[in-house]
Amino acid sequence: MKKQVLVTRPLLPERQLLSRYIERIYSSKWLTNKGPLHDELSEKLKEYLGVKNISLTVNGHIALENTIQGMGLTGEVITTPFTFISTTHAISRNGLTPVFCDIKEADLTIDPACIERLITNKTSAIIPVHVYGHPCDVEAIDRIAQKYNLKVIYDAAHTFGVKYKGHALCSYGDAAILSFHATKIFNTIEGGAIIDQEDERIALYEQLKNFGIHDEEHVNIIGGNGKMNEFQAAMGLSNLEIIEKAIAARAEIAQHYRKRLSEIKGIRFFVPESDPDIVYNYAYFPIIVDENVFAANRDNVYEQLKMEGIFTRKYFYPLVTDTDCYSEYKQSQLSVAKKISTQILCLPIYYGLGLAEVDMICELISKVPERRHSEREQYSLQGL
Ligand code: T4K
Repeated sequence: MKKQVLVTRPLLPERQLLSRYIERIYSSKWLTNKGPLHDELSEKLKEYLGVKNISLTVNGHIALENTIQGMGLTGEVITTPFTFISTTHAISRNGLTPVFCDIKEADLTIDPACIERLITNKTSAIIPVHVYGHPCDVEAIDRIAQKYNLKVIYDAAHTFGVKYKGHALCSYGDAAILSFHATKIFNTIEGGAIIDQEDERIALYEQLKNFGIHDEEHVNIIGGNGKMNEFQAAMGLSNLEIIEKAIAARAEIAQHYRKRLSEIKGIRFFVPESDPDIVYNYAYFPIIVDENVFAANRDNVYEQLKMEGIFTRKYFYPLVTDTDCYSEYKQSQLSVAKKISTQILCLPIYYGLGLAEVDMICELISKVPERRHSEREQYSLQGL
């Protein structure tokens, strides 16, 4: 059987490294509810990310739901349809109405030029996504938010380790959330965090993740259960020790993709050779397949690679507005997002992927038009 290459593999620490932390769980007999490893991870992440406050959660989705609740948003929220469904669900599950804004061709983040015309007297916030770790136009979004007195919560699920103009990308906006899911660059198996500069709001998120309990005798807000447990924190503490090595390895893989893919006409990728404003984390390697130039479409590339055991992913297709849940928003004016969702493909990238595998993937991609052509010829010879 051919070796399979998946779009991602989780970062796993050496067993001995993880067991050092597991031993501590056995001796403390403290499994969850803000235990010592949870607190240690909070401190170490604040230092690593260079942020003032952090509130750890059981996953990134609950981090976003709780941030929206804690921020007290009302009415309508302007957001992007080019994202994982979690972003929109977090808005809807708070009883708010998502209003979908188109994205920019250049980096696939929300287009500030389209935001203003979507603002109504019901709008309370903008929830953009730093998709694949590409920084949104934070300055333009901030100007709009100031002008109309709106909150900005960034879905920064993909941005662990990304820096923009010298600061962690997740430190921009009124608040931001991170995901530490197994498929993310830094994982705590499942996990997430809220970053917010305001101490009072952080205290509120801490309460919201623990049923709204204030102290042993008082419950004054309606919260849920969003606590990160000690085994998750153990994985996080271990992975934090190797994250720099993992990002460096990803950078090398991304450079190799860049080199090989730049030889193929009709395939566009995003990470530039260098950008003085951005330190990337290489969390994803998305490409755009331009059918008019490449002579094959995204789905052809996806299928041909799959036949060879290479499992790419169409993140983010379908667009949120093309899912059954949000079909009432199908008619939103989203021409760029609609086009991109049919052209996007995320190639495998993870710590441990070999450069020879990258070569093989690029070689297979370059051959897709040729293989499609001969398939077509065969069909026509058979009169099909
Ligand atoms: N906002 C944004 C913008 C997000 O992208 C996400 C999550 C969130 C919010 C919410 O954060 P969390 O609540 O998840 O913390 C995956 C992830 O489940 C999801 O976390 C992620 N975004 C989304 C983009 O991707 P699937 O359904 O594609 O995952 P799955 O199970 O198909 O796995 C993808 C690949 O990874 C497979 O080829 C196999 C491999 N894999 C996966 C797991 C779970 C492994 O090798 N080992 C594993 O343990 O959603």
